[in-house]
Amino acid sequence: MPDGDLDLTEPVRRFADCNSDLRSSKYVVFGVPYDATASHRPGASGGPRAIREETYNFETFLMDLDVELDDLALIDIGDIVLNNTEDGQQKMIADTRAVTSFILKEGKFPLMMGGEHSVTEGAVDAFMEMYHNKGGIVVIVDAHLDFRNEYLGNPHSHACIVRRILERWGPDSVVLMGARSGCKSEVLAAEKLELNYVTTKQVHQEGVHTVVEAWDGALSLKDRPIYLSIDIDGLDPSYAPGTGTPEPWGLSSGEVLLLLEELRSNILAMDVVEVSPNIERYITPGLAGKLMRQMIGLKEMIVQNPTWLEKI
Ligand SMILES: [Mn+2]
Repeated sequence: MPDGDLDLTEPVRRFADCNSDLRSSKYVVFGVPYDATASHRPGASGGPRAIREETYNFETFLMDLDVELDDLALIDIGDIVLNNTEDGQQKMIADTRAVTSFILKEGKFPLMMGGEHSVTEGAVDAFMEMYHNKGGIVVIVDAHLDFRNEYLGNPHSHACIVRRILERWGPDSVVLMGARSGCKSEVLAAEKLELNYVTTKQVHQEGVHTVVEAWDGALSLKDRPIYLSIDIDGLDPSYAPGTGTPEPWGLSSGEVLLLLEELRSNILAMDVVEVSPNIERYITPGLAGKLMRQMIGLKEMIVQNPTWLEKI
């Protein structure tokens, strides 16, 4: 792992089927149990542990993809050690960046479990450091625009993550699916700064495939390396009740699966954030874990036919 005072803790139970060593593993799971900027109900710091726990519900064989996870080299390196206060946030972001950067530079695929959405900032910085000049783009699933300039005095709050990414990397570097909540100033700022977002209603009316095709037409999405960030509240609370700021009329788990399938060749890093087991500890963490397992399976079912991205 990277040098310095960076520390990872051994999980109580590893993400299921992560039985390999770092050198041979192509997929690297880790957790960032941070939720100090949570506004409504905290609890996402328990996400990594709950997600790991629920992965033991699932078969190692992904029947629909004909992929046996047990045959793959996977590792769970544990959780980033952090100080779960606002004072601890900058170090958390720096450490998350360092770990993600290390994994990417080793040619591996990072799968990060939040934590609240502010954990994504460091991981995206690491991704863009590597892929910005190759057209790197962040695809976000989220109920909220997360486009405040600052929230409760903190510009790195979970409620600001999309704006931070757009401001740092440009309006062509981020798209958002599932939006249905934002304050008026956020909506106006998103318009002014040209945030490319699609509401849940648009997804329901047009379908995921059409939305992705439109993004591909406007932004050449399918020719670009993608960082996928899934805020679990992008899904409808009936699919993902265990989250701090649930918002009705969300995406279905099937729609998010379609998004993974559409973009599987291009996705080179992924996170799932805002899973809060204090609120619901079985269905939601299970869904988060399954999305990660499905992502690995979707990557593996195409290695026989690599696109240009796999050759980078
Ligand atoms: Mn969010």
